Amino acid sequence: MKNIDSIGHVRGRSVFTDDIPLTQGSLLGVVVVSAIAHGKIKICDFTAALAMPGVVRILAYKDIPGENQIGGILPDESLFAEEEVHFIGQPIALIVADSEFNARQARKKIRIEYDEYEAVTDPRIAKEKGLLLFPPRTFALGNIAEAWQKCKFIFEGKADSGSQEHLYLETQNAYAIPLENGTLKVHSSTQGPTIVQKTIARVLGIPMNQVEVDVRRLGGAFGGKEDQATAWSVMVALAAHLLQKPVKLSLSRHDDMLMTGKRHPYSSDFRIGLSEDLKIQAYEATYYQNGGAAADLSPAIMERTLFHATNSYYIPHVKATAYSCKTNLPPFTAFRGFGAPQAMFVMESAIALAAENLGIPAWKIQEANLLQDNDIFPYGQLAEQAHAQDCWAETLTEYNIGDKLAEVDHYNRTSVFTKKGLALMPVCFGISFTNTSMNQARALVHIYQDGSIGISTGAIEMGQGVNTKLKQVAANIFSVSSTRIRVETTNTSRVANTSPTAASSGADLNGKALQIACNEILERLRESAAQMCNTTTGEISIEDETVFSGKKDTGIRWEQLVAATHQKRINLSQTGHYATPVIHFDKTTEKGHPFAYHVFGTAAITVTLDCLRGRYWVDSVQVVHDFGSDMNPDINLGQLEGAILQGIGWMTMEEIRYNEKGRLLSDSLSAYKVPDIYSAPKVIECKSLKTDGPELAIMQSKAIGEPPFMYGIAAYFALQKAIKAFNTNYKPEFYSPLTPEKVLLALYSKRQ
Ligand code: LUZ
Ligand code: MOS
Repeated sequence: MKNIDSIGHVRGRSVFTDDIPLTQGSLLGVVVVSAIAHGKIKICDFTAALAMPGVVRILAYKDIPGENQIGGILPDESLFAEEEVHFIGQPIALIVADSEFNARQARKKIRIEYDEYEAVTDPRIAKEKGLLLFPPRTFALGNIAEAWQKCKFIFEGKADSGSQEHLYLETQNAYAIPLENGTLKVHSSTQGPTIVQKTIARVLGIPMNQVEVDVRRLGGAFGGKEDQATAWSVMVALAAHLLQKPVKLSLSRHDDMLMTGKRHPYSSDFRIGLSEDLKIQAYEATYYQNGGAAADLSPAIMERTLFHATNSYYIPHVKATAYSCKTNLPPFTAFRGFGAPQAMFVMESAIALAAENLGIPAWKIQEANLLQDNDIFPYGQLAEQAHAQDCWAETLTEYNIGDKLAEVDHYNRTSVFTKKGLALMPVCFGISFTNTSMNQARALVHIYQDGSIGISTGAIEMGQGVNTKLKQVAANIFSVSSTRIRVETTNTSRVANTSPTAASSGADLNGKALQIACNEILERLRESAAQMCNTTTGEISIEDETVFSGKKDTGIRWEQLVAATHQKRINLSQTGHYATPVIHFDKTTEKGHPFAYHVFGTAAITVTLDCLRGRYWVDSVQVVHDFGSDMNPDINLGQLEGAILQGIGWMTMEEIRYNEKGRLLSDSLSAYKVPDIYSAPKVIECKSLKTDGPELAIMQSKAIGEPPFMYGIAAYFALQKAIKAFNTNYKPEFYSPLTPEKVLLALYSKRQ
């Protein structure tokens, strides 16, 4: 099935939160933020701003009727700063005016004076100063201390990976409308409507049932709206509640880039030990996660880093420790991959360093250590249906990687000023929220008396195609045309207590809940049809909108069956509840079975480097990916390609820079470069590994959102190889993104 939004998107008819027509008398908000990274507010004077045309009110922490607290996991983040400020871009107040223009003009008249304190931006310095957001954690397997004794080769190094701006096309925005009796309806561009609802209730001091959050779709999110859509929604809800007027807030691109958190930068130390036959015997990693000024989702992200420390490899002796370091930067947050890409970059860096020192290609080490069935992960789960080796082997044969490597060598021997590099990247990504209790979802299905169907779930459509997949699920169970089905908005009054649409599991969790609801109604329809045909329910099936008894067409059509069932006063509505079975995790031992299943794959990336200018091109990305039984090849391929591009961007060109005073330097699209069509790989080829797919995946079609992101890591190591081909003195260093500037420096380092 085609993505049901494709035509609406292309024609500009799809409705986003910002497109909702404003009710008469609606007010607009603009956020006032801290101009310094750390300090105390001495003077906060709104007088001049309040006198500006159109200004209705300026709200600050003193106006909050409930708690000034929006922390999702830990209660350490205020909606509006009180005495102290902890990062540039931290909200202090909301100006509410009759137009956004007037609110912006008033913002220029706000006078705030600070006592400035020292700002910390480096996670290692924060760690030395004892500035941690929460206690560190360690995952361990085997006996690492003894294992080093048995290693023939031991190498150690440091690997840093940079931040990344989500750059969703639709910036953060929300619109709150006061209804009767103190209740509110909030339209929010959020991945987590329940988080928004709950936080509004907390800040306003009202029960959750007074707040209805409604979401049609998002113009992208990538994790940036899992927790960080909340503040803006709470601000408009607060203003609407206090003023009893609808209030809207839509961040400009510049405000959005400045105020919101991004992917966590990590600085890490690693040590890797190998035996003679290239088996990795021991691996130790220490991650310094730059958490920013508040915890946000960092505890969960740090946890996913630990879960993915060894990527797609079996290593018998492992010790991985992570620190979440408190710095004076906007709280870093969820971003596609959620800490796993950072861990995998360290693992691949360790392999690359070992390969460099042993004078062998890295792929030999990668290949020698791929996971097999029943290998144990450091967190205690056993690998099942581990297709790491299958994907690897198929990549080599399908794309003739042996020949390609020889071609690259030949090219590098004959070409003087351009060089090529090829790197392989196996990926193993665990599917499920690492927090077990979040792995639940609900659905609500109505069949209307004319045979049309409305479905609601907790899933948020953010461009990833989850609504299309939900439609497929329902159409499949009822065996009706998908044109009969409408996917409703995601609404907290219709489907409550939703988990955010995240962790690549939106389609799995909500699709399974939907299946349960649909199957219950189907059962009633079959019973009803059995009565109509004087037979037993077991004989009845519905195929292509027609009732069959045994193999015989009864002539009863879907609409007739639905109408007749309604006449008999049988319920045609149903909720469904799904909670992933099997999974569990014990944080005291750091062992368990946290993931429903794993997604596997291998990518080969080939690059060409212009050694005079430091510019480069990605010639090809060739992937063998384990989709399970792919329920929607178009959508899944789109997710795979988009994720790879985003991963390559993170590794090579997207550079977030803060100065030592915590000011974002890359604060606009002229200073921050994401891959566009010109820098996209010339070729992306993807072959699907032929497997059945696990029962815990929706229609046995594996989760697709995040896993392919990490294929992009190969671009970094392919570039390193091309650099090395030009500058034989180059000693590989691991500090992504490998921008053209850094490439140029590396090409000529130690050459003079
Ligand atoms: N969000 C979350 C996620 O809350 N928990 C997770 O485990 C997760 N994993 C990936 C992306 N978002
Ligand atoms: Mo996410 S990184 O919100 O799945």
